[in-house]
Amino acid sequence: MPQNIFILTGAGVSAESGLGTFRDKQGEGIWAKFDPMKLATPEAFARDPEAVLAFYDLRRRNLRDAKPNAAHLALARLEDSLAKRGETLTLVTQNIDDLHERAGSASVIHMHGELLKARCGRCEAVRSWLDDLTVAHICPNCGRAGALRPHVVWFGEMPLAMDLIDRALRESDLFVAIGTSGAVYPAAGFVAEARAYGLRTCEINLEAADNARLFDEQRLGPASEMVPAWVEELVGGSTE
Ligand code: BJW
Repeated sequence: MPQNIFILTGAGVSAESGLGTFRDKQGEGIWAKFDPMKLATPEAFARDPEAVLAFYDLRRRNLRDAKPNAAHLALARLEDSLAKRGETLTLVTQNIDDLHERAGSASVIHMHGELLKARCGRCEAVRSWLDDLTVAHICPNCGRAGALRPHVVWFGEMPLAMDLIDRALRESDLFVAIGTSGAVYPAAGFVAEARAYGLRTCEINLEAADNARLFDEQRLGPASEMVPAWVEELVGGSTE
């Protein structure tokens, strides 16, 4: 039984909660319908802020109706069980939804930001934001209009908490990637770093990721079935 587990989740963990993934082999992901270069870059926001804000308004509204699924719940259970034994779970998600938190995970690192927060491009203040966001909104911190944006990490921007993530990776024994295609860096490179630090690596995914060859173990199937089964194997026999 590993003592410190590092988990990286991606869009696949929230797919069965009704939130779309970005890329899939059937060509039905978000980026098949919307051009990421027109919606998920700082240049796109500078060029056409209304279009970018409307894209995130739609996703924020979809998130309101979504509920955590069995995979989110199992990861919260795992965190709780490890904590009772004095062991740790580092849960890093690329997802901007809050389904891990709503499932009960106490500590979640959102490396690509959070949809339910807005950030001011001028003063950098970040605050909770549950409603639609428009260019007319005024930053409650600095009072300027037109600079509020979703608190998310677009292509070409530095993902969040990278120092914390690297430290946690070094201190872990097992790296598990769940529902991520291994197509977007730096997250796609974590498995190689984990191997270099001597961690065992495991992929849980519906279909093999682009970087699947770097995993010691692979469990293919829907996250809502595979994750609870894996967690049960790890902690099911314990008194919790
Ligand atoms: C299921 C399932 C079910 C489905 N059960 N599974 C080389 C090195 C470094 C950087 C680069 C590089 N080459 C290019 C770059 C730059 C770029 C990049 O990676 N581009 C690639 C396209 C090549 N990266 C960046 O720009 C990043 N910043 C950066 O690199 O800064 C410099 C830096 C360098 C080095 C160190 C540190 C910093 C920023 C990336 C920002 C990504 N932003 C987005 C949008 C966020 C906001 C939003 O949500 O709108 O993040 S893009 C999108 O992709 C989103 C996701 O978090 C991200 C990853 O997607 P994910 O989660 O893997 O989802 P999918 O859809 O790709 O895959 C779904 C998976 O689920 C599949 O595998 C399915 O099988 C599976 N699945 N149903 C289980 N039921």
